[in-house]
Amino acid sequence: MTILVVATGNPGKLQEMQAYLADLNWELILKPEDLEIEETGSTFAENACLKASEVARMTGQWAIADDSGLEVDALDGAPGVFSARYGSTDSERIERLLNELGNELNRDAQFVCVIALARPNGAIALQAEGACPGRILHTPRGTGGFGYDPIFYVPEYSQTFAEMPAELKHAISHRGRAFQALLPQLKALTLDT
Ligand code: ITT
Repeated sequence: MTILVVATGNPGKLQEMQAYLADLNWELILKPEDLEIEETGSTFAENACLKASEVARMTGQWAIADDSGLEVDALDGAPGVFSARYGSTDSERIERLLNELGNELNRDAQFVCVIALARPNGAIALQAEGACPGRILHTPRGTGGFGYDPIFYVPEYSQTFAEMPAELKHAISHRGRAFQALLPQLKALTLDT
């Protein structure tokens, strides 16, 4: 089986990525913990490609990376690519976002995710994007998921990402949609480098 390095240091993402990749013919291994890639890009796509490419080159294996974040309309798309850097813990990031938004009536937002797959030489083989629209609540709800999930409310299901069963989040989330687009291409991929 060909080795695929899952290039993330975020345990919540890692769990979800492993679930999407579970039934494929790849041997999944984790990124070495000390291998940190600086996210210098200004778009999710640039950062996903950067992470996949660098980890592939440095390990000499195929690598898959996810760059994702929350875009809030009333904050002109912030925190966007800075979602992870908005605070040092999930609760700090949520608190900062709620403070910045205050009593703003327009709570529309979307989660965005770009997945990139790189060959062992660092060349990008595949890329896919997914988005999920929702609204930002005034107070967190639910205990599942990770990151901004407790304040991200999906009107069609009357639940936050943190309140819904993991399978439902997996099916409708930005990451779920990106993987739905990626998986057929991943299955069809020729494994020459
Ligand atoms: P890696 O780069 O190592 O993968 P990271 O946490 O730094 O980990 P990103 O730069 O892509 O990853 O930042 C994405 C941030 O957006 C992440 O830290 C979460 O706070 C948030 N996020 C992304 N997907 C999410 C989801 O499904 N639910 C909640 N928050 C999410």
